[in-house]
Amino acid sequence: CATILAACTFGTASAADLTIGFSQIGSESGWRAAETTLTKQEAEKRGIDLKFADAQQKQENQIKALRSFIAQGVDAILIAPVVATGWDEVLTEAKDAEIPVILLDRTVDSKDDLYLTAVTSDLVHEGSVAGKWLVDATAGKACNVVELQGTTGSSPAIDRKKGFEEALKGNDNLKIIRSQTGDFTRTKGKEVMESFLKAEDGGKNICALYAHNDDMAVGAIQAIKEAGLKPGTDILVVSIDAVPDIFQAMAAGEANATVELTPNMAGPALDALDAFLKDGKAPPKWIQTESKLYTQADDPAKVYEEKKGLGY
Ligand code: GZL
Repeated sequence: CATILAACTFGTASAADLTIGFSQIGSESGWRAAETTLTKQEAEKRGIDLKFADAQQKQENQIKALRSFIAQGVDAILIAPVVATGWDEVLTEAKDAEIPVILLDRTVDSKDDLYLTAVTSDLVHEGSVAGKWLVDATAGKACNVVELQGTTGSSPAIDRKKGFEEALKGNDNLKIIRSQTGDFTRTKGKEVMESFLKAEDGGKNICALYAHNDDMAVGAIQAIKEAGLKPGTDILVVSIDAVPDIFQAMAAGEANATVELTPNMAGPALDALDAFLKDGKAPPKWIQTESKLYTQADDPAKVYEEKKGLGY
């Protein structure tokens, strides 16, 4: 905190003097693990002392971690908030301690004066890109869709659902017949897809799967194959993240489309923090990362090779 005051007063702090607390959700998906790897690399590059806390998907562990960072007097806090609500009190404590907080990859319902900036994709847009792909792919043909939602109450689960449903509006051939959380994990994604298949005549009644992340899609692909159906043809598969394994599935014809989410949220976050600490230049409240659609037409085998090394 002393460093911060000096920085705010004299603009002297350089990243090398900084101690930053990072409250990470857990390691529920390949994308999350890559974000952790890249955040540690970005901190290392800048000579930052990063205090890492894994919350094992529990909000109370994130709140405990933030209180511990505040007690330690860290210079700043990064947090990927597991759910969108319940942050006002601890974010106010950080604000009172003059410790800037940056949100990574998920947003919170708190007022935006309780955090410096949020580095996220446009989560609603991601859902709508996935939905538009399915509208085009089905071209008016009747298609029953099942949906694997992300973690209940998380901003990606809320927003990706919203965007997808918006894209389907007016296309009555597409109907979401089942929707349930798979908690962003492969295991749960497989389990829930098994229940969808059983409930829908062994999957004969299902034409497409929309999964809020690739890991649930990869789990579901396994379940579809075990039910004796061909993922990617009997049941179309569209998801989000663009992790290497979804490109492997695409190359095998078992998945059809994914929307890319960069796991390097920390780079833009730490650049914004640096500018704030050096010259008091406050960043915009939202630093938006890109969302790009990939399909089987994008040489998935080549993209797999390219992505494999990038922190995953
Ligand atoms: C989205 C991010 C999501 C990823 C999942 O911004 O919060 O969390 O899409 C991860 O893979 O679990």
